[in-house]
Amino acid sequence: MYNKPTLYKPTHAMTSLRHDWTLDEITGLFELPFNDLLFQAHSLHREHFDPNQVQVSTLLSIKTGACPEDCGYCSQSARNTADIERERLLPLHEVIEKATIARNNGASRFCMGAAWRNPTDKNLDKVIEMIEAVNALGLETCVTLGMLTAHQSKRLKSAGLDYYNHNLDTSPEYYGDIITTRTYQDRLDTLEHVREAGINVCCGGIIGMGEQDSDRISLLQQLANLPKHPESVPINMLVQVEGTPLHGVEEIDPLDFVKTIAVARILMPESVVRLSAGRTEMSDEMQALCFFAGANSIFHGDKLLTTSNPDENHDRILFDKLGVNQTRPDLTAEAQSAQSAQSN
Ligand code: SAM
Ligand code: DTB
Ligand code: SF4
Repeated sequence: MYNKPTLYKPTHAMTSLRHDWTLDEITGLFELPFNDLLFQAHSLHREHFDPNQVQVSTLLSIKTGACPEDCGYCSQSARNTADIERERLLPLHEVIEKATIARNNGASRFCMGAAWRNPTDKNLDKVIEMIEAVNALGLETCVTLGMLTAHQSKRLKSAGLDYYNHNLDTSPEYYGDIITTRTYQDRLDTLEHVREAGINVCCGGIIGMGEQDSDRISLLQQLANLPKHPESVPINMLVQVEGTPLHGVEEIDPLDFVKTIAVARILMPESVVRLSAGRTEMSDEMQALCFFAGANSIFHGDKLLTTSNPDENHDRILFDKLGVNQTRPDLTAEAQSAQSAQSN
């Protein structure tokens, strides 16, 4: 009988990280027979991570709605007519309560999102208080606040922020069809400021917005050819929200989504790939295939920012069925065993 290894020993065998992927090479991966692609992705996944461990983050919207940007997918844009409850910046005590619940439910990272084009320096003072309080609970912190200057990024780093989420969302070619109020270059500039400040980068995109295969290929090329691979790569499946321009767009074939995860894993073998928004619409089988293809992180908790996510019990049952453990695949085996000893 096969005994599951209790501790993972990565071999980091012979793969060197590349930042010069061509569109032809990435297209070639997408054109592989499904089983060949998944085998390649899964083999690489095993070289770098324990395939039975999935990192768990919890999301909280700290400022909801009335956003001046025009992102076509987003319920929070003031230009869209989605039926959401707008909220001003949450008070600190509420954030601490939510983070404590997330920690008690096994999350290792707490991500706070704000519907801003960019934070003002006053906004940032408040968010910094939140980061410090969440860090003090022993959770990793992530925030997503829109565009940042170099100075703001340094302030967040000094506050102890672990990750900054800022997505490229789609290919440079399709981008103008989805967002007009900020440019692709604005996003790349923010990513550079975050990287230079020494904060881990969380950067990915959304699949299922009516893009062509070539746009998925081009988005993944952008991500993989950044000067450094993002430590965390969220791959979101569009959550279609009524009242947004993308509501009603043709849905993506689930197997094409799985292939996108597999190619992300191959291009960025050391990054944690998050099976991000859209899990409510995915079957357990589709999620299992995504984990096999190299996804090793999820958001857990029954709400994302404004839309729903599978309830925690459902995720627990799925993890049990798959023999998946909730951990931090970004930690060394020693740190993981110390972490699990601490929580026992
Ligand atoms: N306002 C900030 C910004 O846009 O940078 C932070 C919050 S924003 C909601 C964070 C990310 O969530 C977006 O970049 C997008 O990738 C993702 N997102 C938003 N709405 C989504 C939806 N309906 N389906 C899938 N992903 C979505
Ligand atoms: C990311 O890539 N996905 C998360 C997080 N980063 C901030 C957001 C998903 C939002 C889904 C739509 C909603 O709940 O409003
Ligand atoms: Fe605003 Fe972010 Fe939504 Fe775009 S994705 S509308 S910037 S909250």
